[in-house]
Amino acid sequence: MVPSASVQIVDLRSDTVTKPTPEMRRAMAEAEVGDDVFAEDPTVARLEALAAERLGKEAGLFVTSGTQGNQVSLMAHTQRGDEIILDENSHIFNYEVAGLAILSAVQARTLRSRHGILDPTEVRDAIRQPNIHYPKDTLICVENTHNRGGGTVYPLATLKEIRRIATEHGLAVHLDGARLWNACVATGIPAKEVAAQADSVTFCLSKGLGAPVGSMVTGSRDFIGRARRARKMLGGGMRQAGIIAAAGIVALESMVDRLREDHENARTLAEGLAKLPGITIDLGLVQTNIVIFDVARKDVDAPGLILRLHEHGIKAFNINDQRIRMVTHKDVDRPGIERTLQALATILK
Ligand code: TLP
Repeated sequence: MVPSASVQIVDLRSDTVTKPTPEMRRAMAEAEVGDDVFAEDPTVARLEALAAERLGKEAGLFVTSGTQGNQVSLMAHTQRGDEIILDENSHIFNYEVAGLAILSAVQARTLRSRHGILDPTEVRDAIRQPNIHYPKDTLICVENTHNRGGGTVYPLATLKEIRRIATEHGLAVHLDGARLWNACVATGIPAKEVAAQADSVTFCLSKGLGAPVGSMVTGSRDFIGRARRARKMLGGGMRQAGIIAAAGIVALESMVDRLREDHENARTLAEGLAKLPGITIDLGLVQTNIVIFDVARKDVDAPGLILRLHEHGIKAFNINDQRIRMVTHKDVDRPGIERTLQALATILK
């Protein structure tokens, strides 16, 4: 059974599904533009300066996606044959089509993490001494909030310790901050303080912040110069990109604080889920807008539950046969959350 056209879909698959706001559409229609490959688009320049300023970095770069942001960062930080240290559940290692191996030709040294948070001691132990047999370790990657970890937030003290170890051993740190603003809103820690623990920081405009397209890379002027060349190589040199950058400016200026609502909705959803028979959820891991839970029932597994939810007009996706992820965002309101819980209660009664 497919939901009838009159039923409004509650789409919890990802915060990437958010649609631009009327204010964004207006800004896009009115954006001043130029050819950004010639550095002539004033709106892109404004967005890049704004992102850099918000994170306390020298420069910013507007890229097509979070994936492109991570990949150009890796290309700008490393040399062919280097080794990078990152957690085995990171987005860069799992969901970027082996870009690190193909585009940067680096080797990944993956570490286990606790729900996405690396142990600084294990990071230190993984750094290799100079030896003719070994690859050179040049970069540590961290992810905040952590997607597969369930939207978990890096404790600032852990980031500071990783930063300290990296500096001591001459490695750079890259922060995949696709959902950095969720982390900052959840903890109240200023973005600049988090960003100071990394040499480069990416964040997405097109997730919880609601812009239609785009992500930002920030770092030193030198680093951004190299990332810009890498972006060009990947075909990411966009022309009158001010049209989409304009929405990014609105996103950064007006959509950060409201992420709090998404976190509250995620908490309500998680607490409701915890009461349902056959659902296992660690409420301590629900720190931002991602809710991950397990289904342990004889009558329905995770893929089955996804199909049943779809009949009620609710979309989510399963990570494997037991595990489901739901992501809250601006286009799902409190009644949408209530409807999701009611549908689950009906299916699992
Ligand atoms: N994550 C997407 C999917 O790719 C899984 C999602 O729905 O969560 N870093 C992190 C931590 C991410 O979660 C994502 C997107 C990216 C990078 C890549 O961003 P995009 O999708 O813009 O390339």
